[in-house]
Amino acid sequence: MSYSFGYIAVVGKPNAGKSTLVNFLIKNKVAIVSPKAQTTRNNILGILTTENYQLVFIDTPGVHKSKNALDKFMNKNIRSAESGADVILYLIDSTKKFDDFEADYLKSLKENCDAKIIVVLNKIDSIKKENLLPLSQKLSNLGFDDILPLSAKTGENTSMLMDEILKNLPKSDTKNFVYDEDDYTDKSLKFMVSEIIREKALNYLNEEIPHGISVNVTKYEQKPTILIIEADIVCEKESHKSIIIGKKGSMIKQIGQSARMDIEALVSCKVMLKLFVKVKKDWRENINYLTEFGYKNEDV
Ligand SMILES: Nc1nc2c(ncn2[C@@H]2O[C@H](COP(=O)(O)OP(=O)(O)OP(=O)(O)O)[C@@H](O)[C@H]2O)c(=O)[nH]1
Ligand SMILES: [Mg+2]
Repeated sequence: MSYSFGYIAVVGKPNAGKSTLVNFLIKNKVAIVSPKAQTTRNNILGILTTENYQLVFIDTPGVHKSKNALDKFMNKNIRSAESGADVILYLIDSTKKFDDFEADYLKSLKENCDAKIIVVLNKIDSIKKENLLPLSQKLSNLGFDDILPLSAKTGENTSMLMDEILKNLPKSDTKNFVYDEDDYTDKSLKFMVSEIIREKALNYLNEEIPHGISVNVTKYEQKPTILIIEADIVCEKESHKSIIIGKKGSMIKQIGQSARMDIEALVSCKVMLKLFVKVKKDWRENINYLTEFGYKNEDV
């Protein structure tokens, strides 16, 4: 019997479908998903273990230009994932225009990383297949020969991707797995709870506000029959606070109810969830707040 182990960094622009793909491949939801850009902020491991292999996918924040300290933290996470990976999956949203920013990013990735790069053209369920040709041509002109169209949503072609990943990992005669066979992520339940709340906020709130929120769990107390959770939704402005609360508390109630249902499914136990909205002006620029909210550079 031979065994494979490897780190697979999943990189690409915001909204390309990286988290959707990782969740699909490992058959567990480790990363939140939303139609808004810059949903993922931390590197999140999604681990898939079988008899013969252990694949550790590293979901990363979307590649974007840094405008504040939080962006810098996110971009540093991406570089760290790329440098520690055996294989890099670079995801492109094939429904969007392929621009110079992306071409330049790919060129520098090729120059600076030793890992095998597989370019994944995602969301093929939403395009005419013939539109893939010009995109594939551009990528092959840039020197990429491993290009795989797929849909992270429907799963089309994902088994081909798995084969391609495994082909590029070294084989060993001994079981060289690093993580416990039951582990599917490196993140704590508390982290996942805060992310679920943020996912609901991202999905219910309009464009401008989601980028400026952070969710901090302040109480996490397991009683015999119920898990008691309190969390702050931190935003940047008073005007955002009233939108998050909504008319007579309707928005915060909707976020809370929907988050509670997902958290109950995650922890298999009844949950009491209390949410508070707080304003911390320009927290994304403030290193002390970033550290307090868990966006620490030591993690990277
Ligand atoms: N139609 C279609 N939509 C997809 C596919 N994969 C992802 N999406 C959608 O694209 C949006 C973004 O997905 P995410 O998985 O959050 O994207 P991401 O790359 O992790 O985004 P960031 O965390 O912001 O970098 C969501 O609305 C997904 O449902 C796909 O294969 N087909
Ligand atoms: Mg993501």
